[in-house]
Amino acid sequence: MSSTSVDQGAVLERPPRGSKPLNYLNISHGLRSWLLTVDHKRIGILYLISVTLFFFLGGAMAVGIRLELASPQGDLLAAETYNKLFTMHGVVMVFFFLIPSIPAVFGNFLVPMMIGARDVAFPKLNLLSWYVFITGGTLTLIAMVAGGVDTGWTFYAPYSTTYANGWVVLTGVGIFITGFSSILTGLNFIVTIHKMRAPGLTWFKLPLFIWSHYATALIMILGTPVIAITVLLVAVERLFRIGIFDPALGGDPVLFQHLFWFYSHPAVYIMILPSMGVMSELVTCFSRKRVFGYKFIAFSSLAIAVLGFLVWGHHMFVSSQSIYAGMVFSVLSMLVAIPSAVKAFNWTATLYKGSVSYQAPMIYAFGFLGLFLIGGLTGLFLSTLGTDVHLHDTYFVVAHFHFIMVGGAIMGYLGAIHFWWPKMTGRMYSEGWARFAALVIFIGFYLTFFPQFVVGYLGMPRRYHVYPEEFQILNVLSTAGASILGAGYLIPMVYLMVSLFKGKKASPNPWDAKGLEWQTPSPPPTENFPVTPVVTENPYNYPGMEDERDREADREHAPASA
Ligand code: HEM
Ligand SMILES: [Cu+2]
Repeated sequence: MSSTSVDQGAVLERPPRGSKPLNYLNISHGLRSWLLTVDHKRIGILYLISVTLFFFLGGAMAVGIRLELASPQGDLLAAETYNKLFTMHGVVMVFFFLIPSIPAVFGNFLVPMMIGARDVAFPKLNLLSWYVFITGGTLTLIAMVAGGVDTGWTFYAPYSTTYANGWVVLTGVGIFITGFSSILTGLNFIVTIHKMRAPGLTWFKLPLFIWSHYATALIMILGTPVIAITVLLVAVERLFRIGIFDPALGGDPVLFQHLFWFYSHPAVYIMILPSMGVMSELVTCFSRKRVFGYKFIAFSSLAIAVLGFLVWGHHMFVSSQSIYAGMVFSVLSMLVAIPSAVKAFNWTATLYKGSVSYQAPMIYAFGFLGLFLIGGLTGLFLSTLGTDVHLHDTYFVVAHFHFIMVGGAIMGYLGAIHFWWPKMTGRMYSEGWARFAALVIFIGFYLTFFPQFVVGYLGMPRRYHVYPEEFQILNVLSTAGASILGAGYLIPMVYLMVSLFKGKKASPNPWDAKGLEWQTPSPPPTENFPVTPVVTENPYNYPGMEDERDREADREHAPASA
């Protein structure tokens, strides 16, 4: 592994200046060396830049939505513009930010490093995935600039296939293409995790981040083709008037919902599982204690991946699907809460008697715990068949999924940025500002989304820009919160950028963490490890804090599994 030739992009390679050691950032310079790189770490950075742009684009649209909803009359934007805004907000955030975010940025950067490999299994395919992503993203952006779409990110037929004006097909083509980037990345992770682990790194010595990415990759490979087929069918019906979904043409609109949610429910786990992997790393590192229930957390990721494919019908309780199907989907949906709760309990148990420190990444981790809990529990309200009849298509649903996707997934993403930033850039950021930002984001988040549970419960439907006056106060609270949240997201942009130029140099292991990625310089050399590491220890072997159970666990899977 270590004898592989250097980064192909190293066209403008420079000799080391003075005693400065070479790393993946300074080994070559110039745009070309980045655009042709096959180094998984540089590809991770390319994704970081791209998804950040999409995040702020989607964020700008959210500002538009919240401004409109500050007053009940619907006076700021035309109805049609409003519809386009929330559609494109959803499309950008789901397909171009949340789905790629942690896997594409941190999965790419960390999966090889955490398993002691030099790169992913197929480095060129990895670079291709980024180009595929950018191509799909660009097409969707063109669709937006050209006039946008107003179908909602769910593209329900027959509205999307027959009645909607706007760029449905082009947006769909963008999503279709981007899907391949997901599939290829998932494939790369699975092969890498199977084939490229360092000597001694058995499955149960893998960091939990790897388990969560393995589970995510399974969903990416098995689920994404279904959404690809779905958008293709929408395009076929829209362009050629072949009846697939539109009853007027002999199609079945409920079929669309089945296909869409068969992917899109598992896709919500593509968004949250990687964040859960980050959580496991953060909680154990900042408690200085072995993670509680390692195997439970590992297998709960797989359980979520499998169960996630069996619950799509909970989005269709009121779609005319049979009542018996509804009952089965209701029960199955509640089952998904079990592996999620297993994780939440195990993280909490890890804190117990730990030597907990409140550094910035850990504050984000606490944020995740608090918000994910509420998001997950309100999922149970919604999966209760009878309750959902009332709550479906109200702001309660909007609040539910934002608690998980923004409160959970984005908190985890920010936790990851703060934890691995020193490794990626070789610089430390301002700890004080980072803690402050975490607090602002948490408060802003709560104020934005908690009132939405209330207003939804009171009956305010989603996707309307005019609403009865009695809902205004809750909407104003939400808009005020969104301003705080927006400001909160901008703060890290500033101090992280500043850290690149002014930040203290990071040591190889600033958090005293245990993973292999911390045993190589920050930033790492192109080949990651000068010598392929040999793994002998269990993961998260923090000294001094073991209790009796930990020692038992040591005895249990130390020599036998090696
Ligand atoms: C504890 C597990 C969960 C359960 C039981 C659950 C249940 C539900 C149910 C029943 C709905 C449909 C509500 C309706 O439309 O009437 C729903 C909507 C939704 N959930 Fe969850 N959920 C869970 C976790 C998650 C996670 C982890 C995510 C994302 C990372 C998520 C994202 C969403 C989204 C995006 C929607 C709405 C989609 C739309 O209509 O636009 N949920 N959830
Ligand atoms: Cu779902």
